[in-house]
Amino acid sequence: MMIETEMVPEASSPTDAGPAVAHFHVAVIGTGFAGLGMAIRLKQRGMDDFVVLERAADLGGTWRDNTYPGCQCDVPSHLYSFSFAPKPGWSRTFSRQPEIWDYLRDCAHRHGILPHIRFRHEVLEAAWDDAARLWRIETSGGACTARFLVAGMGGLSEPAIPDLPGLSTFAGTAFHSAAWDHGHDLAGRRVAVIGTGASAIQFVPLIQPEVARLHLYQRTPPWVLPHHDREVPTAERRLFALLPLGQRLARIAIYLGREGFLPFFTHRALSFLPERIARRHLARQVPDPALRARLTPGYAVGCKRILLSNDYYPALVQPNVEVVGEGIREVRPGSIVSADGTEREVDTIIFATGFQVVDMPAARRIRGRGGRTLEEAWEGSPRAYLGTTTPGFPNLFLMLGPNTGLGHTSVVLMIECQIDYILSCLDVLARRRLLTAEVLPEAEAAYNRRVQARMRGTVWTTGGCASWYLDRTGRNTTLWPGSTLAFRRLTRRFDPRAYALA
Ligand code: N01
Repeated sequence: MMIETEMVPEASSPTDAGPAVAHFHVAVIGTGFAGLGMAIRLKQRGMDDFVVLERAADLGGTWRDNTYPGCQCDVPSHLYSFSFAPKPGWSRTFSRQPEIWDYLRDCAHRHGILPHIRFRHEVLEAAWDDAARLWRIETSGGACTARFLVAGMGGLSEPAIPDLPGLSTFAGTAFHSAAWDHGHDLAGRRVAVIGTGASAIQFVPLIQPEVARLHLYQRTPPWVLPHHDREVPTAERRLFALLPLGQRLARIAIYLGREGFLPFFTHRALSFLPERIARRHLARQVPDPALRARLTPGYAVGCKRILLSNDYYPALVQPNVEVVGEGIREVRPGSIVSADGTEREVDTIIFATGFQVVDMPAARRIRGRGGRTLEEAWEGSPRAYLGTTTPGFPNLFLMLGPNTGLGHTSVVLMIECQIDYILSCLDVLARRRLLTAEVLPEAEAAYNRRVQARMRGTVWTTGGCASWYLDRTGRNTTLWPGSTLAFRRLTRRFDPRAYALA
């Protein structure tokens, strides 16, 4: 169905408040999977009155920014792609960053999204104007207004760098894995890698053969499972190109297989099974018992993100690698001193320390009714109705908002559910000739009570780890605790009874 562009009443014209600024029906922030997916679906429905605001000079979100060696998706490509834009020719079962980035650029090009994107337009502030009933958006490239705001910045866009004592005195080269310094030749360097999460385990095996020394500062060991990645033969790719139904069936099979992993997360008692596989993997690849003990996690599998790798442990047993289990006391101009007083000379520090997920800076830039920011409304504990709408923030849709992350399958599935929900909301408002939708506080509160009740007994809350899934109050505000099918059922259609419509 085509979305109608509503008429802005004279008295609340977006131009009343000052000099004329461009006005759009929908403004989308970000060009990762979320923002781009939203833009494509708007376009496919015949909607042209939208803008996509992108802070960088190119599109792609996290798949543009993360260019570290070995960057790869840990969800199979046929599922980690849009259902409405399948690609038959994926070269690997688990695609690498350049191919995913190319896919996103190709999608934008093929679906006519490029003319809608304003590059180098970083959103500095988006404020709800209650009188005009629209969003006033300030960007680094100018201002605009929009009736609806779709925030697709994602949780993995702001790198987190720990505030280590003495870091500012470091005289060598330091960078974050999400801003890899490709101009810095690592050959022969003494390198400190801080962090052992999803990013580190992908690049450590690739830089290990090049560097002179690699000190891997591990705060908490991850659980690592074998990786079943393979190159896709040309014949298989041709088959999928000729038989789209074949690719669709492959996607469904992967989908069902992945959903089958969910009980290992939601039922703590079952986590012994993946743990057995992980322990065997570790034992096979790390013969030294002391190193093995250092690499063995002390919490349940799945409590933190499960990592897949066949070459991480083999890299760690090489003679030029040391796994440092002690914390960092201090950084000096040419060294790092660990908690036990050992000083290691390094000339390069690579931070693989993740992202500001629960304290996302974007929450400080979005102001709802009465000028309150999302951060102020959330008070350190993000929450939203269906991970998408928040009381006090009319006509704002959060893509991959609170409790929409997944530990077991592709987040693109969640993104597509949210897109359907948003489109359905716009349809309802257009049909009823209304301008705003604001979720009722009681609907949001009841929904979040149900979500948190479902967290009980899951590996994320009982697994005995500290993870970035948890906010500072200890609630898991990051992950969706059910199947993607359950989320689809909830988001299939906009539910006006949960909203104040005007
Ligand atoms: O970050 P992380 P990442 N001192 O947060 C450690 C996605 N991703 O960039 O466990 C010392 O996982 C921290 O230690 P601890 C995916 O969703 C996906 O690796 O908190 N160490 C941990 O070891 C992933 O989950 C793919 O004790 C410190 C590490 O740094 C997300 O991105 C590939 C520290 C951070 O690990 C983030 O992954 C790559 C400190 N002060 C990434 N602070 C795919 O394949 C943090 N650490 C799809």
